[in-house]
Amino acid sequence: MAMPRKYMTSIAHSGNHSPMENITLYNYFRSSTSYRARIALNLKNLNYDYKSIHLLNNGGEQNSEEYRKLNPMGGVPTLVHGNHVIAQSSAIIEYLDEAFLQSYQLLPKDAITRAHIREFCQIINADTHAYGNLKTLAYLTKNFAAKDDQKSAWLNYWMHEGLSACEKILEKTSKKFCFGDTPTAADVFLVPAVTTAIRFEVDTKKYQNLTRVFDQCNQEEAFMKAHPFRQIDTPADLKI
Ligand SMILES: N[C@@H](CCC(=O)N[C@@H](CS)C(=O)NCC(=O)O)C(=O)O
Repeated sequence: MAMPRKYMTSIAHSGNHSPMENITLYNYFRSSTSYRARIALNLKNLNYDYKSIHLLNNGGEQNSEEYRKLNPMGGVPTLVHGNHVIAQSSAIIEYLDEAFLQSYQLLPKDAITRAHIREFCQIINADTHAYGNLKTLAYLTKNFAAKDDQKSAWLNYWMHEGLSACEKILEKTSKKFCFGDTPTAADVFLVPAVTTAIRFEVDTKKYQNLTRVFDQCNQEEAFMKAHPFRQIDTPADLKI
């Protein structure tokens, strides 16, 4: 994978790991949390083995006893680096940034900008994604007999809550990307969230800064390669 050289920082080669280290990503083409991890790996120019966990087949491979040993919450992605197993996309992305200091940095050094980028990421991770997760929607169906249009209204509501908050932040912080002229972890979280919103026919066009940054990111190789429709487990009829 090509290093996004135009964004290379001057950070010292002080990490303990080289980009050739043994990394496996358990993930699923369509999962937005997996998509985050793939973008981060690409931006950092790290090679990895792609292990597909199909979220629908056989009651969901994420629910198997074997997979839950790796990921107790039964979600994707899970990163395996050598002997280390890390679940939760936020933890994975921050781990990669800290373990591979020599490659492109997703969080800047400045403490306050880091905090604001993490704030942005958590709006998407904690306050938006969790409400639309497969298991959340399945629970609404199973326990409250929610119909498709009700689940769609639910999803729309929480996505707009999150995306409108993101837009307010981007009004102040965005340039080419969410926080300035180079991609950060904020862009890594934003693109999968907007991709999912579009898939569920949420009107994202009204968020002008968000749409502009989304379009910009999608022209970047690291983001393009991570797209759900370009993965090894993408069904043939969706592949681009
Ligand atoms: N907060 C977790 C969420 C992981 C997660 O639940 N991912 C979804 C896919 S986007 C999943 O695996 N869902 C499986 C299910 O709901 O059964 C993370 O960021 O890694």
